[in-house]
Amino acid sequence: MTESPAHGNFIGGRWLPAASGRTTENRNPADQDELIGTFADSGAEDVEKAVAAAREAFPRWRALPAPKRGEILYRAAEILVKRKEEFSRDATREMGKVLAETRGDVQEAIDMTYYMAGEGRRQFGQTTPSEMVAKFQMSIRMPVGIAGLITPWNFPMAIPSWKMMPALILGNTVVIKPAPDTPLSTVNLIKALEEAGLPPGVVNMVSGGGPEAGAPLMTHKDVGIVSFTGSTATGRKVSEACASAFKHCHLEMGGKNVIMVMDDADLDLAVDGAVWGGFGTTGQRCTAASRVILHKQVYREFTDRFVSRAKALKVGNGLDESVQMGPVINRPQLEKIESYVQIAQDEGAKLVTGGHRLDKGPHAKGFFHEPTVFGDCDPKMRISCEEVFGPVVSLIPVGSLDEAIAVGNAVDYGLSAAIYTRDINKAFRAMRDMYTGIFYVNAPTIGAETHLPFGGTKNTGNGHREACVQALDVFSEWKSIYIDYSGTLQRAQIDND
Ligand code: UN1
Repeated sequence: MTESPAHGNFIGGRWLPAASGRTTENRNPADQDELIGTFADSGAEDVEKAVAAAREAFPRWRALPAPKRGEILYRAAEILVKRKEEFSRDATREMGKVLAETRGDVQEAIDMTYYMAGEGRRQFGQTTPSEMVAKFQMSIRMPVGIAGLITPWNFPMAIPSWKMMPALILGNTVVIKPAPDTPLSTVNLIKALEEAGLPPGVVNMVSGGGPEAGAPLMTHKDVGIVSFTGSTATGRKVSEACASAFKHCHLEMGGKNVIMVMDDADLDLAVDGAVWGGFGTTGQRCTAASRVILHKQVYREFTDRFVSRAKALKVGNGLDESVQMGPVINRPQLEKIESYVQIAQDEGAKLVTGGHRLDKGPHAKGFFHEPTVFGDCDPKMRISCEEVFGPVVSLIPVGSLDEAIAVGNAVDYGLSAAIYTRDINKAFRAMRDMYTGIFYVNAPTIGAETHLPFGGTKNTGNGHREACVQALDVFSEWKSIYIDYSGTLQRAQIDND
C-alpha cells in the first residue's frame, strides 16, 4: 500500500487545511483501491485568503528584477529535472496515462520553466523613433497583478506550468485551482518552486471543485487575469463571468482535430501517426486526432491497418511499462464516452472496433474503455463534429484534397490539424487553408513544443496563445512611454506638420 498523505492548500507560503476542514480523496483512475492522498476541499473563504496572500506578495515580487525572478524559475526547473521520475509516477497514479507520457508531461513543465526563466533576461519591448526632435519613446511590459489559474486534469503538471511560469516571470502573483482529479501534480510543481526559493505568497493554491473554488476565484475583484483550460461549456461561463468586470480572460478549450491522409501518403507513417494521435493519452488531449479524413483511394487499406493496430493496443494501469493506453480519468468521463458510442451508432456510423468499457480482470478496479473506431462517418454526424475526449476515432472518406480541407474546417473548433502527403504542393495548400492554430505535415495533431504559440481558433480559444513569447501577452499589459528632452512643448501630429 502506497502512502496517502493529507495535502492542504498553499497560502502565503504555508500548507493549510480548508477553512471548512473538509477534504476530498484523490484515487487512481486505474485502480480505485489506491488512495493517492486527501486534498483540501476549498470554498470562497479559502480563495479569499489566497487572493489576500497574492495581493500582499505582489509589490515585492514585482519589484524584484526580472532576471532574479528568472533565477528562481531556473532553479525550479533544475529541481523538476532531478525529481522527474518521482513526479511522473505521481502524475500517472493520479491521472492514469502511461509513464512515458507523464514523463513527457513533466518534461513539458521543465521546458516551459527553463523557457520562461530565460524571459527574465528578455521581455523585450520596442524603441522607435519619434516624429519630434529630442523625444525618445519605448514600450515596456507591466504585470497585470494577480493571476487566477484554473487548470485541467489531462496535463496535470505541464498546463499549470504553461500558465504559472509566464505569469511569474512578468511579476504577477498567482492563485491556482487545479482540477479536482489531479491536484498532486500541482502540489509537486509548487514544492519545486518553494524549494527553489520562491517567496511566500507569490504562488498560492486552493484545491477543490469548480463551482466551490473556481467560481469565487474567477469572479474575485482583485484577480486581474483569469487563465482557464478546459471544456468549451465551462470556458463560456468563465468568459461571461469575466466580461462584466472587463477582466482579462484567456481561454483554451476543446478540439475536434483532424488528420488528413491523401492518396499519395506514406501509409505506414500515417497509421503510426493516427494511432498515437487518436489513442495517446487515451484520446484525452485537446489536441487528440479524433477525426481521420481519408482519400477514398486509401480508405480500405488504411482502415484495415489502423483497426488492427487499435485492437492490439494493451490497455491497463499506466505504471506497467508494457501498457500502451491507460484508463480514462473518472466515471462521468467513461459514461460520456459510452453515450457517444451510442449516439454514433444511432446516427448510422459503423462501429469497426471497440465500443465497450473494460471492467473485468486487470480492468475491474478502474475506468477503462476499448480503443474505438467508427468507419464511414458522415462529416455532419455528431461523432464527426463533437469533442468526445476519449479513445474514439471517426474515419471520414473524401474524394479530394479540397473536400478534405472543407470537411476538416467544418467543425466549431480550430486547434490542430495534420496532413499526410508526399506532395509538397498539397502540404502547402492545406497549411494555408486549414483554419487552426496548429498544423502538422507528416506528423499527428499532438506534440506541440513550448517555444511556439499554442492555441486555436473558433470555439477552441478566445484569440490568445499559450507558450512561447505570446504567453507573455496574456499576463502583461503594455505601457508606451514618451520622454521629451527638448525642454519645449512639442505637440504630436501638430508641430511636426
Ligand atoms: C492538451 O491536450 O491539453 O501538443 C495539451 C500536445 C501536448 C499538449 C497538449 N504538447 O499534444
